Amino acid sequence: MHRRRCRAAALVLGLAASLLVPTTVAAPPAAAATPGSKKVIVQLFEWNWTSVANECTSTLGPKGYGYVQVSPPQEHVNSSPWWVSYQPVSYRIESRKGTRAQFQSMVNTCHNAGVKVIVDAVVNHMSGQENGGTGWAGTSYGHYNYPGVYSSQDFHYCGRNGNNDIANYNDRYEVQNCELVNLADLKTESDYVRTRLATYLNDLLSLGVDGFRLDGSKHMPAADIAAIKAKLSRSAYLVQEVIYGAGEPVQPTEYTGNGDVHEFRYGKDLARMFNNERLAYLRNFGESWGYLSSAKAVVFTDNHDTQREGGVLTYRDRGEYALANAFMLAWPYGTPAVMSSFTYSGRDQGPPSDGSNKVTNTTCYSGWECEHRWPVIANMVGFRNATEGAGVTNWYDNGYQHIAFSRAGKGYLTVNDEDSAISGRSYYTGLPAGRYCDVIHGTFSNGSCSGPVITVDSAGWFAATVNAHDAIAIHVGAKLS
Ligand code: ARE
Ligand code: CA
Repeated sequence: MHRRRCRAAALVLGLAASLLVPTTVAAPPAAAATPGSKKVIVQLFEWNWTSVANECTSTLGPKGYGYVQVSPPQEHVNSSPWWVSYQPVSYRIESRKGTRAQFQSMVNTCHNAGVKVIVDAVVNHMSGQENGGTGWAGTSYGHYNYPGVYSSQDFHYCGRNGNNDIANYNDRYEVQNCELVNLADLKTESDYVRTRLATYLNDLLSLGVDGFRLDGSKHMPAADIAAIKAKLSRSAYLVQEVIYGAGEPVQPTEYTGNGDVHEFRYGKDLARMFNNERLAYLRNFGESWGYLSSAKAVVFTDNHDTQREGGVLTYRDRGEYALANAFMLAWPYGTPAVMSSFTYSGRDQGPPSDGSNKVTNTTCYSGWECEHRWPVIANMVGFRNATEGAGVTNWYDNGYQHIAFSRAGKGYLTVNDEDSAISGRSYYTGLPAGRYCDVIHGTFSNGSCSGPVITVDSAGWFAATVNAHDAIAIHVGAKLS
């Protein structure tokens, strides 16, 4: 049974009001993250290039995001669902999200704002259109024929299941040589294909891109990815999408030699702890749960696939989602990736677009959710940067839904996901004495705090009430005195 059933609507609304109401994003904090310490990724799912550029300047840089992950930039099949981006037709940087010139300008603008760019690279396959068609930028193509790029000998025909599609994830050959939902599967063992893929990635590197999310990595042998990586013109950050499946032969650990890997168990387990189990169990969340090693893992509450599948927390969970993100950003396991969505009512619904399927400029809180701007989430990016490298100490839990911990000498978070407020107790932080901005309820800017101030005494303690389904977070980057 769902533990949160008896939650009073007023509490949810109260939290939603205090945590989530959009506010103008403040100027850069006085204690900006030092170069290299900004590791938080934000996935601006299906944003057009002009809007990504504006967001880097107005919000991502000032709030301390280190990387923006953008949706696939290559030419794709032309239709309205969001997933057309995952059906390449050519490697021209021309898509419903913008032109090559707009892409280039976005990369430059983000760099000027101190934000690096990760491109979602679709390299396992081309389109899934039986009868071919004309791509977004006007290229004619067939299912197994992309003029000047690939022809029929560059694809796998696995000879299984009557239609060459993957049916059995327990069969390694099938997972890597058959078609993922009818998408023409590239022969990534061939030197021609590897070189062509590297040429595409090198083109993006020449535009200044910093890294790649390799879509569908599970469907390519790790050695094929290594061979493509070896053809890159310079080093680039890599994160591979290998969805952990219990008992499957292709495991995420096979890919860590190439770079980082998404840890899909994290978001599912975190949702389960918040929804049905106990936050107290999170005390050793990470490697002890059988996850990838922390240094190789990229973690998220949800991504564009899992938010459509269920079993995770999403923007629809409002205050609870903000708390889960606050925990993720405060907890040192893995590299956090914040999701930023467009709102939708059906799985296939595309991003806000004009009549020709061109993605329109982002308007936060109208058609676009902009979770990364929610004050709690944006402020906790500052917490992450200020506490980078500090271990977890002073763990406290009440056995159930109230937890607290320090990031040694740098920050402190307490989350109360009980149905009632917890008052009359003090918290040992071990932090330097002083007045700190509670960044869950206030934004620190130009030396002042727009919310409650928490006073840590000379012995490292503070006293405060933590409301139901709420939290308090303080860190040395948001200290008033
Ligand atoms: C669409 C239509 C299909 C149609 C196809 C071709 O939905 O019906 O056959 O077009 O015309 C996305 C969408 C798909 C879409 C596709 C192409 O989700 O709906 O197909 O784009 O436009 C597996 C993979 C994993 C993959 C997930 C979705 O291992 O790599 O499936 N995730 C990435 C992206 C997706 C994207 C693709 C790959 C394709 O993030 O957004 O698809 O580029 C177990 C296994 C997992 C498996 C999972 C789901 O958990 O362990 O490995 O994930 O089941 O099957
Ligand atoms: Ca493959």
